Amino acid sequence: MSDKPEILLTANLLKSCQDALDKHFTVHRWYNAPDKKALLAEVAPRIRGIAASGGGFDAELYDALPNLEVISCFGVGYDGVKVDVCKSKNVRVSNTPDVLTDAMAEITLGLMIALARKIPQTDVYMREGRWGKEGDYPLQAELTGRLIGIVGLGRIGKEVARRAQAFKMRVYYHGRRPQQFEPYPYFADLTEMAKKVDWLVSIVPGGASTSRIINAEVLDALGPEGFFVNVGRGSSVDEAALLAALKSNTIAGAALDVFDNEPNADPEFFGLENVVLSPHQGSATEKTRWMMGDLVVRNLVAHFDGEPLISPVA
Ligand code: A2R
Repeated sequence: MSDKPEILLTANLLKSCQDALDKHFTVHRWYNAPDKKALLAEVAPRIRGIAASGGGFDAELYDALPNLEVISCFGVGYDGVKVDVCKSKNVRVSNTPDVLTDAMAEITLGLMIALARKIPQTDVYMREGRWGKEGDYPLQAELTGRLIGIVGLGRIGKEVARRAQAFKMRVYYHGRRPQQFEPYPYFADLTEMAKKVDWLVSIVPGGASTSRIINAEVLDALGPEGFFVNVGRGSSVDEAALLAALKSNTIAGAALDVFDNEPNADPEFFGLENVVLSPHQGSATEKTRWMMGDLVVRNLVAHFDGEPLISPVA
């Protein structure tokens, strides 16, 4: 019998991560177990750790694992895990911050340029042979000299701010409190900031405190020249209000990497010309995903070596 700690793998994490988990632990693959009940009946008392996706977690596991010590989440967002329940059961939780910050900032600026210049739409325009037949594509917006309002000036938000300035944009931000050492003007009121900016970019975590904070009032304040970008969580947006604003051109357009219902995003978005859509690709680069997987493993190894978690959230 191996003396490696036994863990559950509750999501189909990438191969490099699974290989490393196998090296350090006895891994029970819950995510693809043909009979989950039978697996639990066999291994539950021996499970001391979980490697999970931060976005979703099987509720039945909270009470099913009497000797669970730690949940290591893949992703900076961990809104799929009930941290308060974990705390009450003395279960530690970790996530994978920082290692994905650059990739997230890159896709944010990429989506902004794609939306301003309608890059996906112009690509289709060419592929459909319309350039020769119908002439030049209509003129579009640009980022230079425009104002960006960042909702959530955290690790990712700060990197977006730096890159936005490289594009000669001016930065404002909104959060629950001003950050003393950040140079950008702070808005306590999100609607007031939306009124002022040309680009509203949301990079907040999911959860109750950010639920639907981007609502009809905020979108209305952003106005017909304003663009909205969401790379944080779909739950922070009132999608019905966003769809209404896009259809009525109350805002100029939106670039979205996250949705309420993933992976089955509302198909109402698909028919709109003034959107750029991305299937939750924020951190989806080879390098970044490798680093996220590595951090998932290192958090578990640290815990079972009796050391503090590297990136704890609880
Ligand atoms: O509110 P503050 O000052 O704690 O700022 C945080 C902000 N934030 C909020 N802003 C407005 N209303 C809220 N209810 C609210 N709750 C949090 O979001 C902070 O500036 C930012 C989150 O930053 P970090 O914790 O450093 O996270 P990071 O690494 O930037 O990732 C953000 C999110 C992830 O949670 C995933 O959902 C997504 O990006 O990938």
